[in-house]
Amino acid sequence: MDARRTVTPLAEARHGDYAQCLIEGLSRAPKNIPCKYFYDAEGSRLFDAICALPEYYQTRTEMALLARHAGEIAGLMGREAEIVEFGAGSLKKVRLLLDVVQPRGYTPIDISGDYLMAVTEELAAEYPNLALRPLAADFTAALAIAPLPGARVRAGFFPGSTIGNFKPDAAAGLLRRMRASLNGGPLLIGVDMVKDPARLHAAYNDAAGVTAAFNKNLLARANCELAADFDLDGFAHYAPYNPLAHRIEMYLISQVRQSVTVRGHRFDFAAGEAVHTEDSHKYTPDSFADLAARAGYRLTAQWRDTDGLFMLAWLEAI
Ligand code: AVI
Repeated sequence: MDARRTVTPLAEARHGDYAQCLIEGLSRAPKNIPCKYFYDAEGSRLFDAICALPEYYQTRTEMALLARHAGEIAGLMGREAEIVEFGAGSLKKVRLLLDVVQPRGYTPIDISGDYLMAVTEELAAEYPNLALRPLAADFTAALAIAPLPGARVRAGFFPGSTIGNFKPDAAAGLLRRMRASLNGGPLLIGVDMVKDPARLHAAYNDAAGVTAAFNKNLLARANCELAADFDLDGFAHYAPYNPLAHRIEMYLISQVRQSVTVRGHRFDFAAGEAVHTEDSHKYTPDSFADLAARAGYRLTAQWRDTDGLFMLAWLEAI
């Protein structure tokens, strides 16, 4: 099948408004840069490298869970399902399900239209009988997805523990919108668990410095795209675990007193001043079930590795 015909091209809005968001975020106290801007081409490359790090257990643990429990997941999804993946990226994880679930169709959603089209074409060659409907869109928005003829259920797939990058209220709102896009269908979602803070700290402060480079890429891309003049050595990566809020908090810390210009706007930084760049919330099975309930979902099945690092949760509409 020619995947190209079915891609819905949308403007890459997420990248286009970086200038405005950066200027707004640096004008606030405390300063912040929204984490969605991590993922330009270099940021996506660095994130792939993070996923392969020995300290970053999340990706390999989730993939092992998907491989191990694909049969049970297939049983829950049933026959003639349409899988809708939110933030589909490389389409690596869904491959662990496709052979076993044998869905009627697959709708990967990703903001990066060109990349989505390329990876969907590869998948189409491997699965010639699968109805593929790639959708270039911001998966955090409310999406009206046309019905797939013959599909019995629309099941969502949201791996990667990306839900953790949303504050709880925003996460509940996102799950609610997903539930609506799925017409009340179930959702299979990856969730990173509360665990030993030392383990979490290591995962976001890797020895090779890849996460630090990923964090600083926010400044590097501002220099390239927006003619900003950040001195990358003038900022340091800082990512502590906040055990009361159950989240990693990521910052860039100004090493000296300095001024930076972005599109003619001047920003002053005190020595030691923090720019907040990301939160990554961690859950227990109970706290995640509570979050899901706020979105009208019940956690009806879950699979965890033996060390309890990561959870695949199966949510059904209440
Ligand atoms: C995409 N997201 C789930 C990652 C996380 O673990 O919160 C992003 C990340 N930030 C630093 N390392 C990885």
